[in-house]
Amino acid sequence: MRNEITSNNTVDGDAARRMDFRSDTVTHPTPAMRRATADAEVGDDVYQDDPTTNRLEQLAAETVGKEAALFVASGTMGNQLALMSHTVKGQEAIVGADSHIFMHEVGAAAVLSSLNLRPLAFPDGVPDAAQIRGAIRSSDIHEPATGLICLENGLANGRVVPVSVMREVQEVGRAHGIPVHLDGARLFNAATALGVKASELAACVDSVQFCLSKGLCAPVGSMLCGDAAFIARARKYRKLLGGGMRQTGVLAAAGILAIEEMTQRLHEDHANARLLAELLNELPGVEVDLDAVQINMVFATFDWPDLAGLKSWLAERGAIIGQPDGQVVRFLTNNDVNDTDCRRLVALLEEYAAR
Ligand code: TLP
Repeated sequence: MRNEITSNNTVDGDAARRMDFRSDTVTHPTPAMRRATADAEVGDDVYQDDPTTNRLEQLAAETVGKEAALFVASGTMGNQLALMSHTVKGQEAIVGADSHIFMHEVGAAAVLSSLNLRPLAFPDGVPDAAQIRGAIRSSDIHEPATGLICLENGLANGRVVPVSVMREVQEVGRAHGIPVHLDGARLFNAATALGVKASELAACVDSVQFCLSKGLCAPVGSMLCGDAAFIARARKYRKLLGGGMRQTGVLAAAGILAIEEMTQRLHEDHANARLLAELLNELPGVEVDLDAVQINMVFATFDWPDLAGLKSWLAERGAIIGQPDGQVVRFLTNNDVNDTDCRRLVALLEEYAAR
């Protein structure tokens, strides 16, 4: 039976219903979130007077085992505030070559922090501590100083980084006095897949950003967590960016439920992603690397001649997918799609191929 508190799904097999596999950012707030938002006690958060936001920040900090936390508008804002707060102008930050910070944050590190990014290509995107150690700059007068190491977990390629690897990177950072920041947009997906608490992953880094508005269904927001001095700097930079918001309790109320309740059901999304991956793999001309399906993401390579028309053909039938990247399509499962939807999507793909 579906849980009325967390589920947005209507009746299984409702053929008219729209199903959106583009991302886990497309989820709608749950009925419980809408109620909590309506009832939220609010104040002015720039004065740190909003009781619900204060409660969310405390909950976030406790959940990941850090001293303090800051509610920010988005994952990108959380990551960029971390870069601004950890580094000084002209330093270099080590990042994964496929990481969100390097690939998808509009070059913000250069604009906001005057940072040089040093992208490292890791096998399967999983960081390699020796490679990171080798990329740390020397004190040579010609070189920028390495000011930060950035990790990501879960990875944007759908894999997770083992705790042991994160610890090795932490050791490298410590040995060189360089802080480590974690882009944990999908921190709880990673923790679920690894069978550890989010705090165990966060213990490997100095700061972590996690998103409330991806698989956790909150309408807005991310949490940046770290020690109190770091969060105080980030709070000031958030104001500088125009991110000091007022009655944020209406959003924070949903964020509290995101952490308390929605983190508990991510295994369902992971099981649906695996189901979808296995079904896709059975389609002629479609290939999914099942080993790479570790959270709620599936990357399928379509050796189909007319992939260009697929997206609009599916949309007309209520299935929304992202723009294919060459021959590769990314599918994400989330609280608003269920196992029946995964089967329906694959049936539609079969129909498209057979036209
Ligand atoms: N990812 C989005 C898009 O921006 C690509 C998605 O649909 O996956 N880190 C990681 C690993 C992310 O995947 C994302 C968002 C972010 C940071 C940024 O979060 P937002 O969109 O809240 O700024």
